[in-house]
Amino acid sequence: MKQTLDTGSFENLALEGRDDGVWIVTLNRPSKRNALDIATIEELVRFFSTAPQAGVRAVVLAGAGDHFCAGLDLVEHHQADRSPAEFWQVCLRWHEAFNKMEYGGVPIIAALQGAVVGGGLELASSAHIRVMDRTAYFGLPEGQRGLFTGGGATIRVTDLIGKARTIDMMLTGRIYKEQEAVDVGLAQYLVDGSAFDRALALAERAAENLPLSNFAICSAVSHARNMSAMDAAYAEACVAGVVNTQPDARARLAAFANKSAARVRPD
Ligand code: 1HE
Repeated sequence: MKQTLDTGSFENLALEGRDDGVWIVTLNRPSKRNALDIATIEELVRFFSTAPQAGVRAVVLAGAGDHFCAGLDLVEHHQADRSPAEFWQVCLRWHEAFNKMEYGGVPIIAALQGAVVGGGLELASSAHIRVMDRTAYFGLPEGQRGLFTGGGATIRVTDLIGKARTIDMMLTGRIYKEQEAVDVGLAQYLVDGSAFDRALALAERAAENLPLSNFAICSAVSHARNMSAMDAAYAEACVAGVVNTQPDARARLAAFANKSAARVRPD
């Protein structure tokens, strides 16, 4: 069942796996502002389909250069002159990639700088934590381009910031940046220095958790959102039944019981 990641077979993503199980996944087309062409989407599908069974304990998702991601590759889209059915299929591949991220059970921390726009925001919204630096800004410019979001913004951006703000961004091209972006929920951390450094520190911290706990956190919360409250409560109890009785947790519980484990205190 164990799978391996052949890092050499990826071209649009730069991959670095570390000994602690933290992987750094970098969109690596900075000359195109990391626009998402179909090849990049396929590499995201491949990486995030394999990661849960390849010992990946946490991911930092980054973009090379000054911008995280400029969204759909508009030039490829223009040149391909796609039919409605063809673009429908393109969107399904985007959803495949982003669902693998959100529901795959591996914590993903996005490190954001510069443009996080259109499909770039849809990609970032599929991560579990977003860290932005002072240059990062968020937008949904599809409306101005004669397009519509196709990579899950109607679901995930709405989840983050609500319906009214999402529609405002779509209709008017409103940009969020700095503290306001955190206040509305687009990012959880705003840092003065490097978003990457903070994202890496968060990933290292998450990677210390037991993988089964992280699997539950990074899949069950999202699945619960798709259920009725009654079903979500039932599913939560079921997941907790599995996670909270895992043999690997016994040492951690023993450490609490014998007072050698850290206490939960603010500082
Ligand atoms: C691109 C793309 C792209 C840059 N597709 N090639 N997304 C947008 O509407 C954002 C479009 N991009 C921009 O507004 C700007 O490029 C940025 C603000 C992100 C960066 O500006 P700047 O001045 O640093 O770069 P640039 O000069 O605009 O672009 C540099 C190169 O990147 C240039 O290529 P070159 O070969 O002429 O050098 C650009 O063509 C290329 N580039 N952005 C293709 N997006 C599933 S539906 C999702 C719907 C959407 O995501 S709509 C897309 C919204």
